[in-house]
Amino acid sequence: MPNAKSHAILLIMKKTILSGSTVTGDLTLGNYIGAIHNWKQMQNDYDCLYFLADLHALTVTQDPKILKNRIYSFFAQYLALGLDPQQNTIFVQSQIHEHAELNWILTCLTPMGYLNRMTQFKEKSEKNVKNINAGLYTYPVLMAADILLYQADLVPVGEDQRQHLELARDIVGFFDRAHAPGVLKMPEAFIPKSGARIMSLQDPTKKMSKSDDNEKNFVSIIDDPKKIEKKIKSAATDSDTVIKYNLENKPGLSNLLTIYSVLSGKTVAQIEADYAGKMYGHLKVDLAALVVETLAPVQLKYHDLMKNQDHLEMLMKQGAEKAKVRAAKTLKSVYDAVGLVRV
Ligand code: ATP
Ligand code: LTN
Repeated sequence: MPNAKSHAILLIMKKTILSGSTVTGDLTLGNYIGAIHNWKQMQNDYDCLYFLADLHALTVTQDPKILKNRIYSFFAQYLALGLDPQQNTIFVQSQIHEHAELNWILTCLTPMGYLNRMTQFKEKSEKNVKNINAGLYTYPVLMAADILLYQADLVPVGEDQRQHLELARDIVGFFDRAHAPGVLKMPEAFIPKSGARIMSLQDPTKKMSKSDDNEKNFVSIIDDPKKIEKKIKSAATDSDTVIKYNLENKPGLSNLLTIYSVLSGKTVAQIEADYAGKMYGHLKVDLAALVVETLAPVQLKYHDLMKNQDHLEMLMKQGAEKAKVRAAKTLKSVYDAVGLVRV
């Protein structure tokens, strides 16, 4: 067992990882495969901070009661998926006010031209024509603040977040030139080779998204087995019969093969060989069983955690205390570099 001192030294030597997910809907297979599966694998080797991006969720209209329940539910989903609150710092973004404060400083350094290029803003504002608010537009700056506040070395995300990560890196450059170099660490994106973009089940040209209005498009990690089977069996595939990965001509089937590969640990080539001469239906039945089997222990743990809100709150508080120490330290250096007076 390491003592407190050796534990602190180990932490200093380990690289810092930070990532988060927006508190909308329930986590999906896309979030699990593209992000949380990797977060879990990094817990032993890195100093990891994982947070619930609840402030980011406010870029779309939220019902206060639903949002509140969802924050508990998301926290439980993180833990149920295997993130360890003792080993990592797991916290809720809005409980650390430094995020909003650093966000403002960085917003004042970010040219609008850079935000105009963000494809996620374009996609989300097309989907959300009735509520194109300024938060949706400046969202990537808040994301940069999340990362830079903790001096993260690596940020494990899915492919859709690559552009936001690039912006966070640009913002470090803006800060260095405007104020002082070395105050904010330059982060790197860490994007998995396989599964970085899991596609929607009904429209495999779009990414699977937990806030999709059509729930047939995603499998949520807390969907019951019947729902999971139904959604996977009705996933859109082409009319061919050969089980062969081909992103261009068979995007739906290729998506199912990617999910199968990540969850089973088999290569796509192995799966293709196993299903030579079989029909798409066989693959779908087996994939549904694999997803149900993978998620069964997660769901058991999730429902158990949700029975005890006090326990969840206690863990949130512990996470916030750990995160706060680090966030306050960076914000102080930033305020000093900017020339703000602290009394
Ligand atoms: P929303 O629908 O609210 O935009 P989302 O499902 O896109 O949500 P986020 O909270 O934006 O999920 O993302 C959490 C993490 O999951 C990020 O690292 C993101 O890159 C990853 N991720 C999201 N969707 C997918 C996907 N379809 N495939 C792989 N990774 C994904
Ligand atoms: N924008 C991210 C969620 C997010 C995030 C972050 C991820 C908010 N802040 C900081 C990594 C690091 C998304 O996946 N939509």
